Amino acid sequence: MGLYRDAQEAAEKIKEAESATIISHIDADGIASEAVMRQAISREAIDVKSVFVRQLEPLTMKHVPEDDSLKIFIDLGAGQQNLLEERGLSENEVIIIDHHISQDTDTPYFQVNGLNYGYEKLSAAGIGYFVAKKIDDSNTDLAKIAVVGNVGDMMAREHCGLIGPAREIVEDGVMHGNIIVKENELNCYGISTRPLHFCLSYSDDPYIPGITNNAREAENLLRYDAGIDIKKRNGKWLVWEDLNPEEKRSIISRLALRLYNAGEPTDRLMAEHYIFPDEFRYSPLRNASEFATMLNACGRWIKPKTGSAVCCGDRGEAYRESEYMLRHHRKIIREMMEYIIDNGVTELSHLQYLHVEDKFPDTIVGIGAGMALSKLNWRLPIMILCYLRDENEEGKDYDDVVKVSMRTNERMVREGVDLQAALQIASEKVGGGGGGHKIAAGAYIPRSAEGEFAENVNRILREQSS
Ligand SMILES: [Mn+2]
Repeated sequence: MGLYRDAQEAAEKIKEAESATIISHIDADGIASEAVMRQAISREAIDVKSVFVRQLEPLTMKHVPEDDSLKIFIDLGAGQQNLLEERGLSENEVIIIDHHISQDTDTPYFQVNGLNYGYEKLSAAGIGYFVAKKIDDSNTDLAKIAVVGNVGDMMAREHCGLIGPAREIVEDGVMHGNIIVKENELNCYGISTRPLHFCLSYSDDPYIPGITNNAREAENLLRYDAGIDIKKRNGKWLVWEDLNPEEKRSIISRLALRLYNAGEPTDRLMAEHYIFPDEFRYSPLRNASEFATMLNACGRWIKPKTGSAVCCGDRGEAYRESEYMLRHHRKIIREMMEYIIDNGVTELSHLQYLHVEDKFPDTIVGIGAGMALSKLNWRLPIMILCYLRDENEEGKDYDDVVKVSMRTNERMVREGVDLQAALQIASEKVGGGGGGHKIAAGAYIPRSAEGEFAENVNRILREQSS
């Protein structure tokens, strides 16, 4: 089969290399990808270094070392092959492991890309895992981190669980013993660490009338309808993982009833969760989606190597630092959300927007936008514009660039909203670039274009909904 054959070929090329450089992206999937590849390669006693970039573009290409190591581009590269060519990288010194749309260039760089075989729900960490497994059969312990990457890249969202090759990786982890699959669990985030009433009220897929964005109602449902005390005997908040099967069923059936009574479908109420039994209970690493948040926190605060060390098993200094990053991450996002609510957004017919200038780092505005949307008019996708701060650990890279982040929700996606398409079209028109998903997307545009940008995107969104 094509993908596995390509993975085999990549594995052979890697094993022949004397040294390798991994170039990866700073999000959860990028960090997980790097951790999978770095471990697989160093186990072969091949010298390996890593470089993280927030995007592969002309300005960040300088971080790719000019040496004779094999350059492994992962979670990026497919769409930037022209940059590799401009750098003068030859066909035999590059491997691309990616799940983004590929660009045609004269140099036929070798690529392992799930999209070439129609796998849309397989992230770079997943593809990297197949390469790692071809490097050595015994690398199945890395399945756990590959699952974190897949979940972090929202590969489980649409189908309420991983499917296809990504699901095969889950099975490898189950066989290895570091993944437990929980089928038919509630489709919500934070089952291992988040107080249950917040877990329910923060969850908006599906949007549960009366409960979503309403922690007090969620508390009432638990306490009075289901008869479940939200505090434990030790004074700590109850989390979903604390519940017994009967309590879970009781809550799920009450939520289902609310959806049913509102005439909403119940098909997204349940999802598959991936639990890591080798991590402590109540640890933010205990399940795939919370682990991914930890990695995102590290990446967004320019500490991807800390996240990577945690992926590779560091539960000492790197773990403590990543816990700090996570707390800091949540605090700043909360502050940003409050800033958006306090300052108010400008409403157009099909979107609402706010420019936060340089008050918040560009790496978190998307998340803050998503959280703020839960407190605003959910029918209008939210757009946040901001300036880039020069906080890259590799040095100053950006000037005169505006980062645009947009978020909407499942309901609006079902009604035809596609933020990825909207931002891509609007940003390319002004000489920028953008991409992402229907529900969440981002773009970079020149400062000179920021004036009319919201209006242009609004026009595209209006066309989508007509
Ligand atoms: Mn990715």
